[in-house]
Amino acid sequence: HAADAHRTDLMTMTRFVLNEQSKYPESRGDFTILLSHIVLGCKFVCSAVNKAGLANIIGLAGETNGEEQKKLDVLSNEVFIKALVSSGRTCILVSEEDEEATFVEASKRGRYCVVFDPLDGSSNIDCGVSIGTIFGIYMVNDSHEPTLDEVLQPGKKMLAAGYCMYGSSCTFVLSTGSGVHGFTLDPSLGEFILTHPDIKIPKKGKIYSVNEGNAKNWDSPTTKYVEKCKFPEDGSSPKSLRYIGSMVADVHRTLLYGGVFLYPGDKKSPNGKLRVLYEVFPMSFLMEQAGGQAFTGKQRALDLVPKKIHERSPIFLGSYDDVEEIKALYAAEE
Ligand code: AHM
Ligand code: MG
Repeated sequence: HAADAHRTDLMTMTRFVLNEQSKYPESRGDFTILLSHIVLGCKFVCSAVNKAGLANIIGLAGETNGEEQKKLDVLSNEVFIKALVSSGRTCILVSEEDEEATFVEASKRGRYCVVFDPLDGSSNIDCGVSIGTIFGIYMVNDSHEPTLDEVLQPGKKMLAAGYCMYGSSCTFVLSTGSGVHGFTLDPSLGEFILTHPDIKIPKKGKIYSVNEGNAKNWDSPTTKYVEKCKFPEDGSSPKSLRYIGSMVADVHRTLLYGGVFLYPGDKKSPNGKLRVLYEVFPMSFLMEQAGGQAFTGKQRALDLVPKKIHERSPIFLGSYDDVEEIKALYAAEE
């Protein structure tokens, strides 16, 4: 019976990625091993986030009584760094929590570079609103000593990108360059199960997502676009505004329901707020893989070449047609 098959033939993330990788005869399973270490980090963070409200009473994992509680973002970073180094598959790690990149010692070195924000949306931790982990993966040319240039690469060079959202359920969204696939953690199994195969973003959406408190300092294309969302001149209905202030949650909703997420540059912060390597690139990669677009106000986001690991960029991403409208407004300014 089909219904039985549904319940007994579980497509776990490991199984899914092994299937995908088997298309490449040269694949040695390294990517699957790397991913399983990222997943371990996410499961740890998920469990810690679920206990966050109780942290002062029961303590978080890894803490002994009496020791001062580590902040959840610091703790998450340590878990990811240790898991990634011990995977034996990484060589350079860039985390939003660390000023400097981590170069993995030669004996544990592998061919992947991982750029990540271990716990994004930190202003939402203490009130129990969804937060997430974002990551992107590059591969180095293993013929020489690794340098920072290996990660100062345009986003289109990423091999894979994804995020894990710690929300009403724990959701892992991944692309290895052939579509976008969503997995949900089954807490009773401790496994991520494929629940959202081949996610495609609606071609046009009814939602815009932006911190409108910055409107005073916006540039004119951003101002014009948001005005059009509220007072459309073509007879269509106004768009709805949704803004959580957690990039993972705002982008996840955008991916599933359509619309746009924007964090523009403004007079005070010409490059906006979001970081190129581990926020803008992974989300732009996923958007394009899902049929949407990602634009910086000047160019396709994935074409940007970062000069510094913590560089920021304005970003407009989401449904194809909606981003097209924003691009037209920028083009009209020139
Ligand atoms: P963080 O790294 O300090 O958590 O900041 C990143 C977050 C994103 O998740 C979110 O999209 C953005 O900051 C919201 O910023 P703002 O509060 O300025 O609207
Ligand atoms: Mg962040």
